[in-house]
Amino acid sequence: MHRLILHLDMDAFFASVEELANPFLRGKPLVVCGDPAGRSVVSTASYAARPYGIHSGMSIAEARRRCPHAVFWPGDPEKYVHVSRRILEILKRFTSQVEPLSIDEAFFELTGQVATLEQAAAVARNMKTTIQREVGLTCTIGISRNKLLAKLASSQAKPDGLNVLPPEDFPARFHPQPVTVLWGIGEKTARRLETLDIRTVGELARTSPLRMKRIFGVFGELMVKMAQGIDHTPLSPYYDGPDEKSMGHEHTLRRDLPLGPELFRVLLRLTDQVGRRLRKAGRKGRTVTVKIRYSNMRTITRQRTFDQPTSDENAVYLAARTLLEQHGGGGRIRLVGVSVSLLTPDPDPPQNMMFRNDVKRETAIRTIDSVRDRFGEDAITRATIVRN
Ligand code: TTP
Ligand code: MG
Repeated sequence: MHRLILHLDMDAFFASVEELANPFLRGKPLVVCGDPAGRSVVSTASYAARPYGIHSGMSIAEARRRCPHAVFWPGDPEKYVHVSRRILEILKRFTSQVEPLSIDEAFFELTGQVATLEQAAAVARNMKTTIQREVGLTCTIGISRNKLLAKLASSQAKPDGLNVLPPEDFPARFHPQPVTVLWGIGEKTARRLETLDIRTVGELARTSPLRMKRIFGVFGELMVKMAQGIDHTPLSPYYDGPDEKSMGHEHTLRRDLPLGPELFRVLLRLTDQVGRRLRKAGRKGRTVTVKIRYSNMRTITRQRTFDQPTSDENAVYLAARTLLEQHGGGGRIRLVGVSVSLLTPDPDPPQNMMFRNDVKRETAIRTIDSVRDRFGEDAITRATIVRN
């Protein structure tokens, strides 16, 4: 399989946007945070501030200790969302196969559009110059044959980089590195791996997946696969606006709820309704979209696309719940919605045994997928891109 995947990540995003809006900040050690006088944490630090060891998530007090002369600047989320949208609009000119991952990050699939890594690199260069010219910001792009490798490639070329990683170069370039370079392996997992004498990516790649599965569950197996550079996760492209060819339900809650069992029960009811509607209409769908509106009216949608269309509410619920768990942690929620799109006629009656077994199997596969996604998400707690 010769896919072509790009991963783009804006450089010191919030800080760069502030430097653009306030030129006197340029080149200074800049720390963007919530309330500089309060107890908030660092959102991001400019590259001039990073040599002092300041990073996202650090307390402001600690950042001040490390660099007293840094400029501490209150963040302006609206502005970043606006810039993020502009960038996304630019990127969509290059391919419709865009999967935004966070406010400043996206995957692209160029499979079928160009043939070689070099050609993909040319597209990436063009993206970089266009963003620079039209928005005035730099980014870093990694190019490879799957999402995992593309993301690894970009992470090692920051800032303002362009990094092509042919899969055959992965062992030489990554096996000597510590396991923490891998997507989702944080300090805690690294410490556990160390007790098993596994410190480098290469050591992890040579470990028996079964042994790791016994110790870490599905995570264990996934970690070994990652260390071997293997990843088959498909792109989940984003689609624009309301889709007439979708079936969905949404519900405004009587009172705003945090992420938790009560909200999941509402979700279950909504997915039941969607499933019933699909079956009644004799249709199946491939994409499940979850809509979340927070108390402050901030609204996001998140979606996941199955390999095969389904009309089974269990599968829809599972996907919707995973999306909600991954992306619904931004505050109390006032509205939740679920829809299924990319609809096709259902060729076989839904109630036969074969179908149920298929769903079971598909569900199992997707659980692994969603675990992988969550595994990655855990390591990167970040703002999410806002789409209404
Ligand atoms: P990142 O892409 O992780 O960081 P960055 O763009 O600032 O720097 P880099 O060049 O290393 O990519 O996150 C994007 C933005 O998301 C970041 O500018 C601020 C915000 N953010 C937070 O608010 N909190 C966090 O913990 C992280 C990681 C990011
Ligand atoms: Mg970034």
